[in-house]
Amino acid sequence: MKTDYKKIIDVLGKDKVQGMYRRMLEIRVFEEKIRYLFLEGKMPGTVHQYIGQEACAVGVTAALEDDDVIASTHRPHGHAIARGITLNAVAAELYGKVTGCCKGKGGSMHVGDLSLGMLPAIAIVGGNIPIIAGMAMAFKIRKEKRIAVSFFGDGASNEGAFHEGLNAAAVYDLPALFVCENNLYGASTSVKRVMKIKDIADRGAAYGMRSDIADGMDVFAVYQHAREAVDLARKGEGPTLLELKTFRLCGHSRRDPNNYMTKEEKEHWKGKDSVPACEKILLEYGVADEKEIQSIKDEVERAVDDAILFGQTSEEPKPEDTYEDLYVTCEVPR
Ligand SMILES: Cc1ncc(C[n+]2csc(CCOP(=O)(O)OP(=O)(O)O)c2C)c(N)n1
Ligand SMILES: [Mg+2]
Repeated sequence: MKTDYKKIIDVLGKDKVQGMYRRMLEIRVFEEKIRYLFLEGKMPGTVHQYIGQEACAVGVTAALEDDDVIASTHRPHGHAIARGITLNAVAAELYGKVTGCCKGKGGSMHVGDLSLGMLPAIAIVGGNIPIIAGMAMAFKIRKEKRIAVSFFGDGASNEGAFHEGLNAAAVYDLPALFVCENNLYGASTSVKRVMKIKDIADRGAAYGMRSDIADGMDVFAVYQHAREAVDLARKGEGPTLLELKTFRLCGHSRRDPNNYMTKEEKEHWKGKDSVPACEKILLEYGVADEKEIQSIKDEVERAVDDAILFGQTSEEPKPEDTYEDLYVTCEVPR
């Protein structure tokens, strides 16, 4: 499928397209600033960053409705920001503060807010895949027109949970979307060392599931392919495995200097960087002019600084609240 930029921009309208660019920039600037705070020892815990993969989260979530649900991984900051969790709530969660999206009890690897359509992220590789199949099954049983979306990596597609989740979703024609962000590495391990196939999308055939591939460095391509899969799922035509070809333009976690990637490889993917690529399309198709782009950049810079300050200066959770929020009280439908 060729990416029809003009058509996508016409259908979505200038405001939404500018909003997609803003979200990508928010993720990029947020992650860059967090990276330095972490390296300076000013950020607690660990972080797995999303730099380079912004188009994946933003392109897919732009195709969703408010009551759809997404689930993420150990690398969830980008998905949370793309889904509309505020920068303040994400930053405060990373600092373990009560104002965080999980009241500071989740930290970096568990950001999420179900009221905004994102399960707190699950850091067990592949862990969210069967859960998303289960949520999609609930939507189907209740005859709700909602979609459940699982984001996961290439590494996760080698886990048993991937097989269980995709098979169940295919067998029951569930309204789910399985988004594999193939960034070519599982931690420091190249996909070439752990799989014989070139395209992870090929694995969909084993489950009788429709599968598709999109350029994960182009937010418009991601949107176009995700939109198609989401529309089919909402019409009752079952799930899709969507493989996004992407790259992590940063280390895996902590202080990883990603020396296992060659200089040429890093430069090749830097040349495809989704954020400047999106900016170019905005200018080319008259979605924004240089002045508007600059003011979006300035606003994002300020919003991220404010969010970090909010996270740093918010209150710590109280020890006496430790055992709250462990279980959800809800009625189990019979
Ligand atoms: C079941 C399980 N095994 C191992 C780990 C340790 N681990 C954390 S991230 C990661 C690599 C995952 O690679 P991939 O699925 O490609 O995601 P990416 O990090 O590239 O986003 C591993 C092995 C884990 N969290 N869970
Ligand atoms: Mg990977």
